[in-house]
Amino acid sequence: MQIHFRRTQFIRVAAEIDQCPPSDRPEVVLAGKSNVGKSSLINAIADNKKLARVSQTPGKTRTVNYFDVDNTIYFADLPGYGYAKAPKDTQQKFAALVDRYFTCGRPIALVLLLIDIRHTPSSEDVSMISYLNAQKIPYFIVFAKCDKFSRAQLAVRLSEMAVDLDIRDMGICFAVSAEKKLGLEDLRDAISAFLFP
Ligand SMILES: Nc1nc2c(ncn2[C@@H]2O[C@H](COP(=O)(O)OP(=O)(O)O)[C@@H](O)[C@H]2O)c(=O)[nH]1
Ligand SMILES: [Mg+2]
Repeated sequence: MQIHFRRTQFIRVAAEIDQCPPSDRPEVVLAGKSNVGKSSLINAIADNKKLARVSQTPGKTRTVNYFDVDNTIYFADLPGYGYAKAPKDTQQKFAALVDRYFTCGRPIALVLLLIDIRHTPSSEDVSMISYLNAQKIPYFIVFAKCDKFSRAQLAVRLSEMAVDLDIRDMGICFAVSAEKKLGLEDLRDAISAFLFP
């Protein structure tokens, strides 16, 4: 089944787990560092710039933001990790919310783990991958901001990333640019095919 991603609407902000919507359908979770482009990717996938707020100042999202996609799945936009300038107690609060989110039994069907193609993956990225592997939570690695590289550079960069992150199956890797709308159709198709084969 093909999900109609253009039929995406913002539904709610959850500052605590009990504010999440009823767990009545598969959830696709966007995770990754603060400022990596999670909100921009939701907007790009849905082809609607006004859906998720793109922040000029990093580290702003302290909540799980929920989007209804085609009355079929949810997108859950998680708080970004690793924003060093946030006060310690705020950082701990983000981390606690993310931990609770992953362990509270929500129907997490797929995680889109965003990693900035330009940067060396952070220790948080590496821990997130180990965590997902250990918990057997399916995930795609989505390399963001690929407009920053030429096509030839991108191929080299992707193979370096695969080594750095010890990824054996390149089939779970996607290279996208929300800004230049690159790689979006592949990602949409892969999400649909994974959830509704
Ligand atoms: N060059 C480039 N910049 C992007 C892209 N996606 C997001 N950004 C920029 O990265 C910053 C953070 O984006 P945002 O979506 O708010 O990241 P979030 O914190 O992960 O939700 C904003 O300034 C965006 O304009 C992209 O594909 N290419
Ligand atoms: Mg955001």
